[in-house]
Amino acid sequence: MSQEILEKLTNSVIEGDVDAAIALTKEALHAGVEPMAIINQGLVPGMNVVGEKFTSGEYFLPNLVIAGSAMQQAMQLLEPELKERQQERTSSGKVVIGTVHGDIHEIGKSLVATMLSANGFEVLDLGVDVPTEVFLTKVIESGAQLVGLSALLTTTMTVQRDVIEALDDAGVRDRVKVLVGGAPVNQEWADSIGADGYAEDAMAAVALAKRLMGES
Ligand code: B12
Repeated sequence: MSQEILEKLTNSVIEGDVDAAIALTKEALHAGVEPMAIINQGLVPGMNVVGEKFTSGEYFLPNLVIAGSAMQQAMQLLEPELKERQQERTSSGKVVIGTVHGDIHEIGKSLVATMLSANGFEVLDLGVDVPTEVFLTKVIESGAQLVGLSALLTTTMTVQRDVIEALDDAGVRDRVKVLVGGAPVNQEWADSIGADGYAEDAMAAVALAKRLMGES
């Protein structure tokens, strides 16, 4: 039953059927499916198929936009549920997060922000296409212990390095731990630019943030 709803939800994202995605997300919640399962087994597989179809030339930009919108609207229903289910507030800290300059991909960054917030972190979400100077200013102003940099394009990954260099140049690099993520990012890249950590998804990002808080 739940499996069937999740499969339909995946298809609604692939087909870009926003109304169905919203209805099926509600149905899954009513059926008692955990919000994280709705995301990981319903929405994300759909976005992955959309990404593959875009790469193979079967889908075009409007398909990406509409699928992204279906996922985002479903996420808006799930975010309060995720926050409600927060279990521990033991290792909280302050996190500044955003998608780097030149990059408007929002969904993954927002998911990480929601999960951090659900786990007791105080999150300052700067949004997307965030200029490097804004990251710098907000890190200094807020006194955050962590900063999360999201990049979904191979062309904007390098901006993560720019932000780290800007923190360095301003003499505040040792005050804040830098987490990087996004589809093209991996541990090797994180190491090469001197980031403190990399996580491949929102759950791993929470574990990483907790570990880094323990170190700072
Ligand atoms: C939806 C989407 C869009 C939507 C975004 C809508 C929105 N509001 O966010 C729109 C249509 C706007 C879009 C635009 C473009 N896109 Co696009 N898009 C995607 C798509 C299909 C899904 C991305 C997504 O939301 N995934 C779901 C989320 C949950 O996953 P995620 O983002 O990876 O995030 C997870 C992890 O990466 C990690 N994470 C993410 N951020 C962070 C941060 C930290 C600190 C940590 C620790 C972890 C972490 O945790 C997240 C949660 O689990 C991907 C394909 C794909 N499969 O990735 C292409 C993709 C990223 N896009 C691509 C491209 C090329 C573009 C465009 C350039 C297209 C164009 N020709 O105009 C533009 C770029 C515009 C710009 N300047 O940014 C390419 C990138 C290729 C590359 N390697 O550079 C991809 C890979 C598609 C492809 N296969 O070609 N896109």
